[in-house]
Amino acid sequence: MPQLIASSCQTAIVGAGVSGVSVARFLVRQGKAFTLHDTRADHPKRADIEREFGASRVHFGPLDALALGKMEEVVVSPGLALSIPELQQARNAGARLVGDIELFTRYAKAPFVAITGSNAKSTVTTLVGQMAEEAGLNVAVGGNLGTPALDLLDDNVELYVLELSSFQLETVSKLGAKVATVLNLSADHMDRYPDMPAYHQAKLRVYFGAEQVVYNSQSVLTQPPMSVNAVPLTFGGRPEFHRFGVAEHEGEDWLYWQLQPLMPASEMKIKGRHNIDNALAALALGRAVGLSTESMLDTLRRFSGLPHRCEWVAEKNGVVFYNDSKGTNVGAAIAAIEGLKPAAGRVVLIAGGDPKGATFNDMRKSVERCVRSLVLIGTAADAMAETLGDLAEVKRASDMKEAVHQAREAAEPGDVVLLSPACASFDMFENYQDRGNQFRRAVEGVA
Ligand code: UMA
Ligand code: ADP
Repeated sequence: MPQLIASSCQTAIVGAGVSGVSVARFLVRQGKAFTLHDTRADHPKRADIEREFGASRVHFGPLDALALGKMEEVVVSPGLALSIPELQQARNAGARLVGDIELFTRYAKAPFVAITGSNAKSTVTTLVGQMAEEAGLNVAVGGNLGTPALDLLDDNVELYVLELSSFQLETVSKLGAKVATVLNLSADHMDRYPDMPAYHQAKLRVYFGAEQVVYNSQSVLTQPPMSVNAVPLTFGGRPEFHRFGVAEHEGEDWLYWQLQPLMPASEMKIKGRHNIDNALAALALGRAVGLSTESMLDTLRRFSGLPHRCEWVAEKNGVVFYNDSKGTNVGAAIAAIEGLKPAAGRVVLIAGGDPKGATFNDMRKSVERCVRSLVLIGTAADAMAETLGDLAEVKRASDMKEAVHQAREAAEPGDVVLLSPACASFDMFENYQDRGNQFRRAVEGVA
């Protein structure tokens, strides 16, 4: 049965997950009336949610489009596509569809940095947050990264740093960041978007209303639309005017600001070419909010990266094992393979899982150049074997322990064993952390 909604109420929240609950708590603090809806009748936290917000304003089960249409505003959780019929009907009836980020922008008093991209969002968001904190600012970091944006609101905060997904950006109108960036763009979430242009358009919304923009000089798709009139800085590629770049200096790669060498990339703890780009992006964002270069470089030297992102796990018999379980799409796996390829040996790649509508053709060049063997797991194993099987030896495994065993058998001294699945984890694991932890345990068990 569709739910009935009290007519006095003007706001409905749809989705009672992490962000929906944060919106409900925010509206409670504001003293505003709302109803909270979730399509899952068997929501695992149903009893807790009913207790916290009162059973009469919480509704589990099919959505009532007619009643949602009578609302002034419907706050939609990022996991729900705006194209679902109930939300479309509500919009057609006059309800404004927004998300938690739109509410955040209305109430945040301090400036905020807005970071999106297909990959590297969490790494760059965390790094910029650490740079700001170590420069002495009272900074709050969150968004898609974990802590929902509304939970960060605090009048004492001097700078917010937000990781934003394409899902979150779909519901913002004029974001208005102090500085905004699209770090990179490659296919992801193709089970949600009809095509790449639709995904690309969602990402570009990060630039709406921005005072300054930072984009990737090596990717035209990261450039802001012509309608955005903001001061640009770029990162990546050869040193240039208004760019944080990279070039050889004194026999090795150095990070540059314009034509000025700043420090050797080898002084950073995070490794791989893709992490040089991530460092350059963070420097550009930090510069845009007024952080000193010296202080940012100090942070860069200390920053050891996040778990499950090209994380060094162990070296056994001359083979180095890396956990890149957060490599959940093709672009991420390519960056990890190319970034960690050893100078002498080759890569043994553990990949596969829930493909999220992806195809694997784009991996062909990197597999051919760098990979000795593919150890395939999960739903995508057949498709990967079909697309990549002529380029490297293919092995199959039914769980992570077997995958690590197979990888170890295939690897030769000097090789790298890399878990970078190019897929989501949910077909075999609880989440990417569980997948990475199982990999780590299996590697630790290797004699
Ligand atoms: N729900 C419905 N109907 C549906 C789908 C979902 O009612 O058709 C309900 C579910 O029953 C559940 C709730 O909605 O109760 C889940 O909401 P959600 O999927 O929007 O997720 P949240 O728990 O609110 O978490 C979201 C982000 N999740 C997604 O975008 C899918 C979290 O990002 C984010 O950390 C959190 O807000 C705080 O901002 C996670 C993520 O996987 C990490 N993001 C994707 C990614 O990084 O690739 C985009
Ligand atoms: P996100 O939050 O966008 O998923 P993360 O910082 O968690 O980004 O990194 C996820 C994965 O993206 C990493 O494990 C790595 O495989 C890949 N990656 C990291 N940096 C880059 C980059 N600059 N370009 C492409 N892929 C990258």
